[in-house]
Amino acid sequence: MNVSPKFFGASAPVAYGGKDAKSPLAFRWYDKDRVVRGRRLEDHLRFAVCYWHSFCWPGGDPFGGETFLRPWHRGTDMMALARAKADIAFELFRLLDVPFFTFHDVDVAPEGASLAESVANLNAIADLFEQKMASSKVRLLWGTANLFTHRRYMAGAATNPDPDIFTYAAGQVRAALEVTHRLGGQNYVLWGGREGYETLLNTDIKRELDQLGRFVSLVVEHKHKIGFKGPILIEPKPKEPTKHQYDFDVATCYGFLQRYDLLKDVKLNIEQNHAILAGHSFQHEIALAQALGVFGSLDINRGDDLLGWDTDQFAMNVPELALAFHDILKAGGFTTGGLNFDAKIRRQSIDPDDLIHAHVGSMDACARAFLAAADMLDAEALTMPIAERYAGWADAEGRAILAGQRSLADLANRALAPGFDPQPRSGRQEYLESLVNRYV
Ligand code: XLS
Ligand code: NI
Ligand code: NI
Repeated sequence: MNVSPKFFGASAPVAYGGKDAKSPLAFRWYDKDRVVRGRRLEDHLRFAVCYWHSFCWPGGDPFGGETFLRPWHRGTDMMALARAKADIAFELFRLLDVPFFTFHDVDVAPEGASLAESVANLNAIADLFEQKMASSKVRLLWGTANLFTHRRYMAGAATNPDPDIFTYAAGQVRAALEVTHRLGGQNYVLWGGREGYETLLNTDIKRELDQLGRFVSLVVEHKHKIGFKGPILIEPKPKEPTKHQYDFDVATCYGFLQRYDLLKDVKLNIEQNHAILAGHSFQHEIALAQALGVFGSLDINRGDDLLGWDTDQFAMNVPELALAFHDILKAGGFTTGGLNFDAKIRRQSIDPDDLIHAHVGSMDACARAFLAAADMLDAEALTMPIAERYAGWADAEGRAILAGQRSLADLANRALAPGFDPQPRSGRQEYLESLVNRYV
């Protein structure tokens, strides 16, 4: 199986050309070496191309099949196809000049007739990745195991009523975690694809949550055993594929991690589309994760406000991204996390170079938003008004209340004193919204 390296029309890596670049394929905002607040843009944004949407998805939808007709999807020698797919993947990484990629076990290597065979396939492709990574600059942001596509997982993996399925999933995760470790992965992700339920008529929620807690604890134990330093990341999503997913949103995941004593080792991978499916904004989920100390990484994409499913479109909305990045930058930026393009081109985007345009366009949207966020932060445009709004809590009385030095009676007595008449102040929302618009 030979896929021509000339699959893409472009052959030179996309370069930064400035805002007025003439070429349709140029970065207009993403100048990777530009230093912002002490770090290069490339090191701030930490872009990753994901394997599954870009190289595995054939363009189908519930009403029709494949539209992309990728050459590496045609043939019977599955390992040869996997190698051809890897060639194309690394060619795209080179053309985009991205620092990271991400994958599920089954994205990169075919499932065998047994778990042993699947693990051997995965390790053979990991050997190939090791070679390819040695001669390119791309690194692994995270790896994960697909515990949701195969029919064995139709009733869940960790939350399956059958402990043998739990065991099979454990086997898959051990292999994926070890391969992630071997390839220098910076995080390991667990997205609970089918960890949820369709009907309570056949579901014992308490038992399933205990199973999930046990499973994640096993992964954490193994991570320590093999010396994997990165965090385990759980990815919240409220629904799809199951009607109700246990990792509903950031708040729910936090409660889960606290209950099963996992807060020390597990952080969250937050996705825009999942946030809006949960009825939240992207910024809300990020801000809450930061407030709770569980922020890890981002799956960068965008959902459609009019559709109730995970459309996984490429993120292009600069104002929305700017507010998200503002909060990330305010807290010091990414550590092991980054921006993973969990995004797929539309079904009609059948030209090979559509893959390049999608990533370049979204990288530019992110860079433009990031620069706006840095400017807002430098000018304290949003941080100052917030600090002023809560200034009372920095005063002696405010601090004493929070430090537990005032009883309810103390406060009541103070409130009853003659002349005590606090006045409300404006929340200034429209002023602040207009302020943001000056930057984006
Ligand atoms: C699906 C999830 C998935 C995870 C990785 O909705 O976003 O793509 O990111 O399993
Ligand atoms: Ni995702
Ligand atoms: Ni998703």
